[in-house]
Amino acid sequence: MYSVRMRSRRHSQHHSGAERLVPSDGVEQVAAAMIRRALHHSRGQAETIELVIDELDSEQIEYAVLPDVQTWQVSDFQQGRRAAAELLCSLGVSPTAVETAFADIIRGAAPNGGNMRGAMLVDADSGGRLEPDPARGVRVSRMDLSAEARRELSRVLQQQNLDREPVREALVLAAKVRMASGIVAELCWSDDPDYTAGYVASPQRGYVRFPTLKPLGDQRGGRAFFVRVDPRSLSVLMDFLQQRPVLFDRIGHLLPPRVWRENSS
Ligand code: PML
Ligand code: MG
Repeated sequence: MYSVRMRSRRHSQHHSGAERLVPSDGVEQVAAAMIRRALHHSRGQAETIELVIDELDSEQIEYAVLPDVQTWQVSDFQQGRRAAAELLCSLGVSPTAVETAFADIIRGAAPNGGNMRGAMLVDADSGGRLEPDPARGVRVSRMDLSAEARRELSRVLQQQNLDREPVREALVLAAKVRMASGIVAELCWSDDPDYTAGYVASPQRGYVRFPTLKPLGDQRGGRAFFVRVDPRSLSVLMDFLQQRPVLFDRIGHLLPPRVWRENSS
């Protein structure tokens, strides 16, 4: 197995990225598809593309199951944000931490006001930012679906018209994040101007998606990982997210969508 990773930049800012784990005979095709993505992106054409290909020790690979998926329907992005905030609080994230994370993603969480390349780490109680490099954040790496799980996931997501790359990719990333010890929940919405969806993922409630968490055309987006860890264990958490290869070979359930109502969850 090889880990194939791409990240691209445009105007000195993060532009796009992708992560796959593939057998050696799939490396060329996957690498070409990543380059194509960076050159034909809704954020414009990449100026710099970095591709890193590493052989993995197959004994290091952990096999795991994807979370359940449910869409909570909301009427607009403001209601989506209220629903996501309420869910995060019910998962044990403090209101202060929720507010900080929303404000940071809305404003552009990197110090220059741009999007971060990776995720911010937010203390689930104090709301303090914990990632060592606030421009880079934590880039979750080395995770993918097995070929069979990929086919099965596509078949199941089709039932709700969700079999799209952003959904599959975000689900795989969130699935790895929730496995890390110390993670309470994750909040994400897309940085693609034409993709407004986002989600809250957690060990307890799986992957809850909201069709809209931002206005159409907005370039801002990103991820916050809410954590509750001993500061000395932070490097273990980051090491797992960035280094440990995880292959999802089983999928979870696709639950029927629910309509979210104010003060109902
Ligand atoms: C992204 O594309 O950057 C993240 C997408 C998050 C939402 C995916 C979904 O529709 O479930
Ligand atoms: Mg994106």
